[in-house]
Amino acid sequence: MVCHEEGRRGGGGWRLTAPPDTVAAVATPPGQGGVGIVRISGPLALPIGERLISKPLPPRAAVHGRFRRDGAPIDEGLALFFPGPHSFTGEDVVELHGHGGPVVMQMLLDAILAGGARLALPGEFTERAFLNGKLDLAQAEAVADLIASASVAAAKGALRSLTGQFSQAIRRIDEDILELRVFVEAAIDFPEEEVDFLKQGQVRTRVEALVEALANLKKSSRQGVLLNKGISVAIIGPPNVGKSSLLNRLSGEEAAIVTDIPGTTRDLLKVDLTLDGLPIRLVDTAGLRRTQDPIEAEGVRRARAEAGLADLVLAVRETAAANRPDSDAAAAQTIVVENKIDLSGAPAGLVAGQPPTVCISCRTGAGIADLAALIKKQVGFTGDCAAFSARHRHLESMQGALRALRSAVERLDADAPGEVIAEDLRIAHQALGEITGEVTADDLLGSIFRSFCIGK
Ligand SMILES: Nc1nc2c(ncn2[C@@H]2O[C@H](COP(=O)(O)OP(=O)(O)OP(=O)(O)O)[C@@H](O)[C@H]2O)c(=O)[nH]1
Ligand SMILES: [Mg+2]
Repeated sequence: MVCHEEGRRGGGGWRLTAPPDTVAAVATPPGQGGVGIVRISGPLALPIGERLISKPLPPRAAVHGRFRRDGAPIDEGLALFFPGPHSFTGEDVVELHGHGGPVVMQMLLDAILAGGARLALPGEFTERAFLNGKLDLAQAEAVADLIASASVAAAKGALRSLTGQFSQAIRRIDEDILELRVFVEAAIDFPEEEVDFLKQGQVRTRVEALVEALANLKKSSRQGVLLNKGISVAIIGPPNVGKSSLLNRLSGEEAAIVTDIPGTTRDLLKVDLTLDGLPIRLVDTAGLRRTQDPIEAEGVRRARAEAGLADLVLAVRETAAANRPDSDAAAAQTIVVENKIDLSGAPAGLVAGQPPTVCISCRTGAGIADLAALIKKQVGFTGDCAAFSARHRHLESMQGALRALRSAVERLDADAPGEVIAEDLRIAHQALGEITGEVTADDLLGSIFRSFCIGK
């Protein structure tokens, strides 16, 4: 292990890292394609690339040639050399563009590994980019989010985070916190006038402004989390009330079998859909009832388990049913759905009360739009276009910082000593630093980057 200074924003600091070795991986998805790309990063990237194509590789130019291993041709294609530090990883990077077949790609990769590189770990290219100060942690995560985005809104949010807008918003708040910390710590040095000093500096007003800014940022980040991760919605209720019909209605396809025989559905049936950009995993379940049939009983058990795991439960019943909340739906959030209003004649749409209730008809489609709107409202999805791609981790850090800032306000009100206020500000600063990676534990880095695919 050697110790070298990282040229990272936010003050750098010393970080223990292994000397950089050279890593390689296939960067394009597995399977057949017109073009497949193998990426090499590290000090051996250039010599390995030049040996494979038997030509010098000038910086940032596409060189055409034949890739050979020990003289035997493997493929024909392009090689590109991006010298560090102006490359994705910040190291020397060579890309070999060959024909996108799995065997060809593997042969090319084997030749590179034989040349002294090792197979990259999942996310290792992006991790190196982070360690070399090319991206901060939130931006690195946005790379994965952009690749994985399932909707245009999610992709736009990921791009906003990737280009650093989210990190900048965090940093602006963080810089203000630091400034206040310096001020408060200076006040500690004058114990006689400390309280006056803190009052005079309008510390309280400034901390409150930070609380507001951070709370707003957290709100738009929450939209990003919803856009990224989506929600799981379980459809629960007695047999034959129209649960499978509702799944088919909302997904717009005949995914589930619908019959007038109670107990039609037994397995869990999952369908992914998006509701105005909100990704939803909708789960149809077996009708809840006592049964002697062991298969159906297992279906009922799974239905209950699913209700416990879902972010939102749609508790379906027929309008004719007695008006009692469904005791089977024990999840965090429930919407009661009264189906078959074409038979009962009840008006479609929202009914005031708790839990919120919507009257619909899966047969005619009446009330379905109201239900969709209520689902979005219940999970707090606004379709806010200014959202950033964000993760639960970010929300938790923001929450931690908010808690500390609010505590600072309370302590200022109670004329608490400067030391404890400075400590609150320190905690808030630390929490925000975790988002951009200026303060991070190595195991956090590991868990973030290992969740990427190989080649990223
Ligand atoms: N009139 C009317 N019939 C409906 C409506 N929704 C569903 N049905 C009928 O109700 C019956 C049961 O529908 P399903 O969707 O299979 O009900 P389910 O809750 O999934 O039933 P299980 O899987 O057995 O628990 C079928 O005959 C549907 O055509 C509706 O809005 N109006
Ligand atoms: Mg069903």
